Amino acid sequence: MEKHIKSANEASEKIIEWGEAHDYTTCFERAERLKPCPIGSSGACCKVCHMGPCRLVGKNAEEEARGVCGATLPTVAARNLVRMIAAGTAAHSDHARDMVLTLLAVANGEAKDFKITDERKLNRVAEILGIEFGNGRNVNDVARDVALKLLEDFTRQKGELNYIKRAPQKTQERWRKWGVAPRGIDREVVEAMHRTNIGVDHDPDHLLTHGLRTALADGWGGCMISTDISDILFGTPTPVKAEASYGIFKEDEVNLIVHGHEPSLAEIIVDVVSDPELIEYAKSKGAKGINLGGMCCTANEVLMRHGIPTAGGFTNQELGIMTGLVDAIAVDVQCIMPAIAELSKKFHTKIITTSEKATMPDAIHVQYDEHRAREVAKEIVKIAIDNFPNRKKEGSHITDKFPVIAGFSHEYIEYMQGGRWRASFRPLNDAIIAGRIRGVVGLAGCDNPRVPSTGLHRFLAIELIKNDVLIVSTGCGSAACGTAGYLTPEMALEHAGPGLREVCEAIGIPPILHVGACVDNSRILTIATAMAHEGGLSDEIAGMPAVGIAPEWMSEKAIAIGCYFAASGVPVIFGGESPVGASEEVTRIMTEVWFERFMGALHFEPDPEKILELALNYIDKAREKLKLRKYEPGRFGTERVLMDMAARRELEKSAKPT
Ligand code: BF8
Repeated sequence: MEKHIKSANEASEKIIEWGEAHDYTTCFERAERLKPCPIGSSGACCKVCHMGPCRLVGKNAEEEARGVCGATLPTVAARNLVRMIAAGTAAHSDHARDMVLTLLAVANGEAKDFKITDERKLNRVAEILGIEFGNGRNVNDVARDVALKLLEDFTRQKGELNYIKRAPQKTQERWRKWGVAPRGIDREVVEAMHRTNIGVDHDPDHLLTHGLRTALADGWGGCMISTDISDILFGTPTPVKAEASYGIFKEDEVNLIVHGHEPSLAEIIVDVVSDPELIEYAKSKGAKGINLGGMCCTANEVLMRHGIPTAGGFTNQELGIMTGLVDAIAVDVQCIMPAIAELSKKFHTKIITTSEKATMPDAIHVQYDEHRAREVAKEIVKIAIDNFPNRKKEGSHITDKFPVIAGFSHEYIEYMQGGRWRASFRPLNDAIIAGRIRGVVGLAGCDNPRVPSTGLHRFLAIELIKNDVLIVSTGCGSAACGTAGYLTPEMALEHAGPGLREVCEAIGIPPILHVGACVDNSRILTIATAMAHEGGLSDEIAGMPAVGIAPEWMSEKAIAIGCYFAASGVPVIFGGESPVGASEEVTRIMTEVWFERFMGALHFEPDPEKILELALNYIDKAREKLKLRKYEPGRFGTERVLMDMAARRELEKSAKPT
């Protein structure tokens, strides 16, 4: 019988096998054992009141099935999707709220361990918000005004979010025309929960329209605010070299992992681990030093800014513990499996929760507070050090690791196309217009144990770049590519189509640009906006030869992201079965109706080959509509010549000066 692959990552697969041989349970085994409920997973289960749960199934369910209250299948499916959007938006935006409050505390001199690191970015944001800056104005005063202005985005009852005006004019007009320009983040989330409550909004299109408004509050609100404030406080990323996979753990050093999403505490931990006193303390416990690594999106945050290595994405968290090498994992919020606390008891790993919003049984809680961040960070590092002597021999010690180049912020991508004085998106637009680059794909979202985890990301990454599609990646999409060794410029030489390769070689970039954590999908929105302003392509986000793909999504946050891209004018394709697949009407609205109104869509397609086909099809159709030159594979560059060692030596000889 053919062996069932659980992860496409060879190192993960080895740890899973080791775990199975030692009777350790992981999400992979649980995913096999717990089949999804076919009714709930397709959006046909309604449990918003206690007359149910009602299952809207059976022949002609779309037309005939009714809940006890009379709700139809399209109503129920639409409500389910809107609730997912609301939850995803709440998560990103609550993260954003904490970032704003930290900025405010810094501006007020109450968070002494943080400072304004990127004044240029602060000024840029101040300019967007219409806040006075420069001319000798105190930086903290500017920061305070920025924080207070952004706080309004959470509580505003009428009007529009501040950042709506950052979008291309035409995009804004579409939003206003269809009534989806968000007012305040909290209002949209609360209203989404209200409308989906028993007996309120029953028209699926009307419900889904509010879903889009909520999602836009996530993209152009929560996510964008998080990205901007993180850049202001901790620095706007520029390319850094790092490493990825389990081989980042060191046998002879204290291994501390930061895991979750919010970067504030992790930033201070990055600083604290090089404190000579703590290094001495680690040595006194028999370790050679302190090794900091990351997981999930907190990893992406500190990788983008400091080159801190990543152990990988969502499905790597239990496997990381099973290496037996992790002395402590400090978690903040989101995507933290409760399973890690129980699993850690079987190893020596300490799980440390740090957010007042997120605790778990069997973990140590060290309350993070931005007013005493360094003190908290030191306490966490000490817990890891104290635990080093408890390390046992047991574990699946894996040494695989891959180099990674990350740090492609909007600002850097602009800079790399012309330097400080001529920074622009012209070269990228020109490369797309000429057909050197066929289009752009945002490859994002989670990795998922229900498929050979990271495998769909890997397949699509290779196939897309082969087809001259430039990839911008975020979140666990980046982790999947990083732990496969795909985030290097060499990838262009080995796998990219000749046109894309030429562009990558000219600029010296990988064909897959790691633009950050999941909240940094907002960078893709601002990049698309800059491309629209640059001219020569579409004059709005809609109509660009660009597609979003989340092939292994699992989180509600991914749904919110997919929907804000769709409403911004980007066709989006998610892998797996549709969470609203039971309703043809809801599926039609998300694809056809949304495309008519916004030129974006949300598809669900489990077959990776079909995802690829659909994405290329959207890109080619957009090119055609923009009257760009038809993409012809191999038109640019020279075909790749694979050289053997002898040929390489010859080339080196001829390149040497005589
Ligand atoms: O926010 S990609 S598994 S870690 S939800 Fe979570 Fe999904 Fe990873 Fe980052 Ni995004």
